[in-house]
Amino acid sequence: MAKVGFFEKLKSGLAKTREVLTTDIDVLILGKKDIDQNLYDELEELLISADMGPQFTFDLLDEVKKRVSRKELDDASQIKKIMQQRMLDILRPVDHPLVIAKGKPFVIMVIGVNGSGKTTTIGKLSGQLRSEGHDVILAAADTFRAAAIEQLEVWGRRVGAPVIKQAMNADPAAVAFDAMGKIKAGFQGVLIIDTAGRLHTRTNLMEELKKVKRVIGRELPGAPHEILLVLDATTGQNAVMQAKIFKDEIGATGIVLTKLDGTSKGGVVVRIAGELGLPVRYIGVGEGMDDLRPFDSREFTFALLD
Ligand SMILES: Nc1nc2c(ncn2[C@@H]2O[C@H](COP(=O)(O)OP(=O)(O)OP(=O)(O)O)[C@@H](O)[C@H]2O)c(=O)[nH]1
Ligand SMILES: [Mg+2]
Repeated sequence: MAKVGFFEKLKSGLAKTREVLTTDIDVLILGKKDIDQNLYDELEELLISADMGPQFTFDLLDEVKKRVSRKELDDASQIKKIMQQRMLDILRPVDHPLVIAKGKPFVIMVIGVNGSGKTTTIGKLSGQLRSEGHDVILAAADTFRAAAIEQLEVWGRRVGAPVIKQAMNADPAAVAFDAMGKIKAGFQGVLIIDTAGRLHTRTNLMEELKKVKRVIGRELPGAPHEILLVLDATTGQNAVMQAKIFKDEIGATGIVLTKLDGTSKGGVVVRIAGELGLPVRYIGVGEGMDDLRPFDSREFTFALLD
């Protein structure tokens, strides 16, 4: 796809958040000569409603006020430039795309609460990896939810990736063990392991995930090479809390933020970046195969604000 079309599509995927951060702020600022308390209050409300978080909001307003008092800023339209710069400063450090070399095994374990988009993300990611010439095997280590295995198999067939599975309710670590057997037998591609996401039995889930991770590491030292934490952006602040738990307990190494197309809370990326410092690997902006995008801080910032 042409670069311009690609960017336009990202913009439309982020439309709901863009509406708050670009359209609404433009309306707010348009024609305003004075930067007064009223403007600060309204700006604060908009930033909070896009889930940019209290820290970002406070820091931005603080900087704007300082610049106004130093008479460096007399035109409200400059506020957006400051905001862009601040967003970039926070997002640039977490902008580390996942790099997967060919010719050696790479194991990705995918974790996150139920419904966050793990299986769909795995489907889209394997499709992209296949089209880049990677061999991909999927492992159905979500043996808990009815239809989880079939859902992964549908994706597997669609993208041309075999699925390792056992019966429902089997031990997820046993599925991971089987899948690692493929690597022991010489598989040199990408192995992606889907896991369950139920939250109401959190302790069990965490223990189960730790066991899966342990088995992977025992079969191939250094693996999993990536523990991708999938977060649903529409849950806003909740996603930040989940991220902290999964980071501490399982040692997530990268984040995928899904469903950005369905929310005006896309500013949550900024919060997650600021509060967790984990690399944001991909963002999901729709259900189609190419709606999973490698995270690019500049592209993201300019798609939201320009
Ligand atoms: N609009 C939109 N929908 C998405 C995106 N990613 C996932 N979804 C949808 O979110 C729903 C849940 O996705 P799943 O992939 O099944 O989530 P999961 O984390 O595997 O859920 P469990 O297996 O129950 O733990 C599905 O209807 C997906 O199509 C996205 O980026 N945008
Ligand atoms: Mg799933």
